[in-house]
Amino acid sequence: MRMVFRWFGEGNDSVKLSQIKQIPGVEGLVWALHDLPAGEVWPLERVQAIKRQADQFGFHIDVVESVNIHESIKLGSDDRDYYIENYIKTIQHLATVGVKVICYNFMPVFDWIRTDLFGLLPDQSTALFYESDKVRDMDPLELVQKIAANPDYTMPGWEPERLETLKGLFSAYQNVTNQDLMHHLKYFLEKVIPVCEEYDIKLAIHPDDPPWEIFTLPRIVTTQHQLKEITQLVDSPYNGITLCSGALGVLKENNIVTMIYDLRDRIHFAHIRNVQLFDNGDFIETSHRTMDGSLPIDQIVQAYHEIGYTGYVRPDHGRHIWNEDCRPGYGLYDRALGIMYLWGLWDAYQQIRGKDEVDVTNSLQFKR
Ligand code: CS2
Ligand code: MN
Repeated sequence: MRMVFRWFGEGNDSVKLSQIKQIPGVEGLVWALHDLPAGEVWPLERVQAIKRQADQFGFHIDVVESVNIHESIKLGSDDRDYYIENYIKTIQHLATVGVKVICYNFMPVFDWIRTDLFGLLPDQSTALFYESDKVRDMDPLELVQKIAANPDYTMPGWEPERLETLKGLFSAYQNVTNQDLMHHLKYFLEKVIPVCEEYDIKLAIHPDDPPWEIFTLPRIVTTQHQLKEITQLVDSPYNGITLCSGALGVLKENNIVTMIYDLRDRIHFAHIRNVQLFDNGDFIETSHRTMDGSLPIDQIVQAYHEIGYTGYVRPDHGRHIWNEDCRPGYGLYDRALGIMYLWGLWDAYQQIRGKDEVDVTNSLQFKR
């Protein structure tokens, strides 16, 4: 596995590149131009500026998360071709700096949803928390205001531009079924995948978070069956997925280990994190350690090891620990601990299976 770390950009992240550099085994940054609204072409100069920043620390920028999809594409509106053209231009610009994977999602209106960015865990750390009753009773606008009220950081996928038009979007989606949404995804992929093949950039769709219907909006990236279906919409290795254990794992029927085996050829990016599930459908994110949550992170890493996974991996969200002042879910400390847990498991499986060719490319070993 190739370890990467999400970074929100200079002036937009509490975590410094010099700090990421000291986390063992991190070889690249997962990045995006977060200030650009969905649908805009990412300018070449800005993409190249990120490359220069990363180069200074010896990081690659192979993975982008996310190039967000304009709502017109998801809605199948008349102007979707214009936005697809823009997407293609962005792909071409990303190819110039060697990008290999683009993570994106196809969730209508919202990116991930939580009810509390600072849910309290028994050890007094806090983490992203989802309470089903609250979502059921809440007006979507209220939820958005709650998330947007986080004064220091805009949350990924919650660009103010998109949220301002929330009401209009809800009525636009009223008659869009899951099947329609799947067709719109197919339309998009049919146009974009040939370009990806030409520029050698793989697309990796991120599952819906949480993977069930919210506010009556359609949802199509929630189960193994749907992921499989998506990979067949355009049958190319460039049409792949981001297997996010935490997003998919809150749905009890989703078995992440089985998914890894079943979708192995199309997993281009792995998000690994743990969550604790409660009987009523609530969930809270926990440390990465298996026994701290409901997901078998040890078996998940083992499955990746067994399929000989050579793709990119990142710890997903982390808790807020040691009073870190950071973007909710994206502090330095707990994600770094998560990485060490993932490496610990990986190296142990490596030992057990007697692999003599241990990859030391990213070792921090002191060479004189
Ligand atoms: C989230 C998302 O779980 C996650 O990875 O933080 O914001 C994710 O980055 C997007 O849905 C991917 O498009
Ligand atoms: Mn994820």
